[in-house]
Amino acid sequence: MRSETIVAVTTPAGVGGIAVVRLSGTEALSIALRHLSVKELSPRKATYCHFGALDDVIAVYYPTGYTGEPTVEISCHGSLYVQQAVVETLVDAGARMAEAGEFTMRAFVNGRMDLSQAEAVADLVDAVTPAQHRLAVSQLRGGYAKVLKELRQQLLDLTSLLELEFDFSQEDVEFADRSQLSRIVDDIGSKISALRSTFHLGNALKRGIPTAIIGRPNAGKSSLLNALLADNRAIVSPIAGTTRDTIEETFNIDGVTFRLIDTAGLHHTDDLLENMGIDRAIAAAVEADIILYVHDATRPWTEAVEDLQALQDAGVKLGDKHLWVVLNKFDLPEAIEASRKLGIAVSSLKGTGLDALRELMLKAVTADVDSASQTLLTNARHYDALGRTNDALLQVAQGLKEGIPSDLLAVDLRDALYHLGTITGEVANNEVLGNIFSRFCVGK
Ligand SMILES: Nc1nc2c(ncn2[C@@H]2O[C@H](COP(=O)(O)OP(=O)(O)OP(=O)(O)O)[C@@H](O)[C@H]2O)c(=O)[nH]1
Ligand SMILES: [Mg+2]
Repeated sequence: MRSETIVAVTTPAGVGGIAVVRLSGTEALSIALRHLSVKELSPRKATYCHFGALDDVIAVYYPTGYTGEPTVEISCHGSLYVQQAVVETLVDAGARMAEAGEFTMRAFVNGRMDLSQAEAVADLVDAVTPAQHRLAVSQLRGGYAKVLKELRQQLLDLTSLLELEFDFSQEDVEFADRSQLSRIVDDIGSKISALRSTFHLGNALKRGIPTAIIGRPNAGKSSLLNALLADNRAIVSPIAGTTRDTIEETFNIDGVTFRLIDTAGLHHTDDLLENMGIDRAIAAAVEADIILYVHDATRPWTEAVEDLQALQDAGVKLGDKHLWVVLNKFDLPEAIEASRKLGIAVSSLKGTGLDALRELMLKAVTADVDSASQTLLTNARHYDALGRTNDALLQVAQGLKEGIPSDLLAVDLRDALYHLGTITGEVANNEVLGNIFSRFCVGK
C-alpha cells in the first residue's frame, strides 16, 4: 500500500536544544536522502550527517516506525529557523505537511493500535500528574481494549446463534434457548454498566476530584482555600458575606488532582446577590465528590447539624460523598474543646491540622480507586458509546421477553455491536476519526 509521505516537527513548538522532524510514508527514506550527506541510512541506527548546508543532524531510519510506515526522524538544532527550514526543504522534496494527529491516525489505520489506544496517546502526552499518567498508560497497554474485545466476541457469538436460527426458520427449529439468550444478554449488559459506572471516578481523576468548601459566613472557608493552595487566591475579611461567587482552583496531593471550590456562606438573607451565591454553593455541593464543611469551632455545634440537615433537604446526597467537618479557628482560646472529636481541628490562619486533612482527602480517593478494581473509564466518547450499546441491548432483552422473531432481534444486536465497535474503531467513519485526531497537535 502506497501512502503520501508526510512531515512535521514532533517536538513541542518553540525553541529547544534539539528538535525532531519526522517523515513518514512510502518515500520517507528517498526524500530524506536527497538532502542528507550520506548515501544510505541503516535501519534503526543513528547516523551523524549534514542536512544540506543547513545543519549537522542525527538521522534514524525505521522501516516500520510509530506510524507503521517507513519513517525517518531527523534531530536537528532547535532554533525556529532551522526547524522550519528543514521542514520546508523536505516539503519541496516531495513530502506534504502532516495534519494535526496524522501520525497517530496512520498508526491506527495501519493497525498499530486501536482507537481507544490512540486516544490514550493524546492523554499520555497531556498528563501532568502521576495519576493521569497511570490512567493513560493502563489504557495504552490495552487492558481496557481486552475487556472491550471480550464483550464484542460475546455479542458476535450471540448474533451468530440468532442468525443461524433465522436461516433455518422455515423448518421451525429453535437452536437457541430463549432463557439462555436472555441470561447472556443480561450478563453483557451488567458488564457494560459496571464499566460505565467507573467513568465518574475516572473522569474525576483526570480532571480533578470536585471538592466543595461549604459553611456559614465567616467560618473561614476562603481562608481554608488559601491555606490549602498556599496562595492568597480568595479575599478574606471579617465581614460576613465576603465571598459571593464560587472560586475554583486545582491543587495536588501526592500527584492526585483536586478541584477546590470555595463558596458563599450559607445563611438566611434577603440579599439577592448573596442568595444567588448560596444557590451556587448548593449546586457545587451537589456536584462534589468531597465536601469540606467548615465550622467555626468557637460557635455551637448545633449550627453545623442544622446546616448539614439543610444541605440534605436541598438535595445534596451527603451519604454518597466523602464529607468531613473541618473545625476551623482552633487556634483561638474560645474554640470549644469538646467539639474536637466531631471533626478535624485546624487553623487556616496558622496552618495547623492541614496535613491531617490532606491525608484524609488522599486516602478517600485511593480507597475509591482500589474498590473500583477494574479499568477506569476516562473518555466521554467511550462513555457515550457504551450507553448506546446498552440501550440497544435493552431492546434485545425486551424483544426476547416478548418473543420477537430472531431476525428482528439480530437487528438490535447488530446495533449494539456497531456502537461498541466505535470505541476501538472496528467501525469508524471519517467524521468520527477527523473529530478525534483533530484534537491532537500537528506532529503527534
Ligand atoms: N483566629 C482565626 N481566624 C480565622 C481563621 N480562619 C479564618 N479566620 C478569620 O475569620 C474571618 C473570616 O474568614 P474568611 O476566610 O473570609 O471566611 P469565609 O468563610 O470565607 O466567609 P464568607 O466568604 O463571608 O462566607 C477572617 O477575619 C479571617 O481572618 C483561623 O483559623 N483562626
Ligand atoms: Mg469567603
